[in-house]
Amino acid sequence: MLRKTLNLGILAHVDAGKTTLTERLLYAAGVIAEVGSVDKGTTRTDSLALEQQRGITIKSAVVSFPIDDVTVNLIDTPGHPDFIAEVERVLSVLDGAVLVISAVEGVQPQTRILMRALERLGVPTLLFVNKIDRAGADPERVLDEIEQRLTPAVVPMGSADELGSKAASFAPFGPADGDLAARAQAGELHPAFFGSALTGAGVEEVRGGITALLPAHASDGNGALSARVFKIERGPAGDRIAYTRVFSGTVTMRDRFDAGKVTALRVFADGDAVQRDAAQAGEIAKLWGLAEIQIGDWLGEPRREVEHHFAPPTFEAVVQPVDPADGQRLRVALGQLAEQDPLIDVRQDDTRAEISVSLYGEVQREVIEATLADEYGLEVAFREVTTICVERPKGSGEAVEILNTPTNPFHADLGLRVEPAAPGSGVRMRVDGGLDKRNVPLYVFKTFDSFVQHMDDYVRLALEEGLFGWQVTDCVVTLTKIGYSLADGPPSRRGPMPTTRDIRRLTPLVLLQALEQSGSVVCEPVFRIAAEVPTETIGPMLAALGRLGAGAATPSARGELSVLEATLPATHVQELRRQLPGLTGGEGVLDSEFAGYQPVTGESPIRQRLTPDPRNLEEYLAQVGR
Ligand SMILES: Nc1nc2c(ncn2[C@@H]2O[C@H](COP(=O)(O)OP(=O)(O)OP(=O)(O)O)[C@@H](O)[C@H]2O)c(=O)[nH]1
Ligand SMILES: [Mg+2]
Repeated sequence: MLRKTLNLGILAHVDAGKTTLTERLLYAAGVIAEVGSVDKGTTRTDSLALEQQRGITIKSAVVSFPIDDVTVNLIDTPGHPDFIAEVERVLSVLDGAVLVISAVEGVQPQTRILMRALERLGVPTLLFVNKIDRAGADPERVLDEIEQRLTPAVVPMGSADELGSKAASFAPFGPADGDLAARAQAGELHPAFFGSALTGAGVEEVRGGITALLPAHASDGNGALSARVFKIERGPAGDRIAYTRVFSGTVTMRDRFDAGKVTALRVFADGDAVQRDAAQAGEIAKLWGLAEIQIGDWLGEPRREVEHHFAPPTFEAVVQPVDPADGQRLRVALGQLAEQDPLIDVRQDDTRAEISVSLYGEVQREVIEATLADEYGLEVAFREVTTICVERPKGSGEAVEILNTPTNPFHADLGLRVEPAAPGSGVRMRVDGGLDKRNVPLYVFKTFDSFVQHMDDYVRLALEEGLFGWQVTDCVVTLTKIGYSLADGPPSRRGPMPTTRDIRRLTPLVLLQALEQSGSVVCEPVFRIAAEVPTETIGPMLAALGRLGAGAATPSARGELSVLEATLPATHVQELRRQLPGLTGGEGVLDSEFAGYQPVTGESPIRQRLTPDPRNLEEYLAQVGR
């Protein structure tokens, strides 16, 4: 029998039951003899001590089990929004997904965010409406919510009975027809199952759905290698273990890459990661020996794709060791944590001798603090939690630097124009139609495309720190001029010729001048919030929202409970969370979701630059060299 592989993600809002469902699937496959429990800290995928103490998933984890002729590599992901980066890295390696939704809580904010990302990427997705055994379970209502708020392309696969009791059960309508299966495998339809991961109801049917309704592939080692690293773990000896999904070709023992040489290799197969000589397209491998590897790296041919599906971290905090002598150890430890989680952007401010890290929220901060204590024996304090802003150009600005003039010590001409683009569109670089391609120094860049690729990198680097020190985004940068002096020797009378270094250093110089022309506006992150509160507390709630600078709040009454929706600067969401119990007699529930950036009111906050400031030419030259 030809075996096939399916790389399956389990995704959901926090606490919906992903890890419990994973445990059930492992049990049903015979991989584990007993069903572990999240509440007792005995599941396979919540294996970290912190996960077991807190009863939540923090890191994505891979397990493997067979269903008939398919090897399922299941990736259990965290649902808490503070750990969304873990989900992001996994998305690009999935062949299919199961999105879990609680039959009691229904469609929650994170459910919508995840479904949108899965749809955008075209990942075929099954829905599992979980917890039908719990009091208040209402699969019909949840199905309506799914249709209204998640996707109209949902197809219920059966019905649930004896809701809210241990005996709750799922009765399938019948075998899925061929057309439905093909459309589900193509991601056009989303079959929905109901059940309970706790009692096992509906789990057999989901197992059937995973093989019949999601696209498993026979592995095939032919073709050029293309593989992606989506998770990095440190082994007991401090060695790096790279979790790698192979998309085409084969990774073999002793293969050499820029990041190192493969010294050990395991492939996920039917219950465990087993030692092998090679991993083929379709499979997930653990690779040892790649000392320089980073999350997101490609082995072999990279595939260009959309990189960011979710909101970036919106806070940063200065981290200080309680014992000042621990500064160096803290730097090393944070560097290692950032390796495993590249969005823990560690900023090192040498002038103030401070380290800060970017954060999604309070829970992630606690987890970093606990990890530093448990794994590194480091006691730290976080202070000065601030929001991470961005800058957007106000209008259009343009600057040109010409060779052999007092303001340009580098050996090239460069012209750049910066213009605002739609919010959320990021940075795009283009080349002006009138640019004379003959002036591109091809002797350094080889091809025109390679030159443009380099310019794109230089521009992005330069935009990391704008006029106020924040990352510049939502803009189009146009290359309007490039030039150099042709050596007419030897000996040359006009030289010297530019190197990549000249152009790399010239880019921030020109770009910041262009930005000074356009001006830039500092924008802070805002969240869309929905607060469900007792109707009689609407008055004080509206007053509090007003004080916190919320955009117009719209209350909608649903009997005794009302829902207030508003947008609120990120800085004030935590504050509202703190005030909520007092304002609502402990009855209020708050959901929040990143909703982009808006101009700050009042004075623009300034962030300390980490890279040399090209606006002061002398200092800039002293720091970067000529
Ligand atoms: N009654 C009932 N409880 C469930 C069911 N599934 C999970 N739970 C409970 O819900 C809680 C959360 O379950 P988990 O499996 O950890 O949920 P999760 O989605 O993995 O949570 P995160 O990974 O932290 O996002 C635990 O207390 C489980 O015992 C179910 O079907 N019925
Ligand atoms: Mg979990």
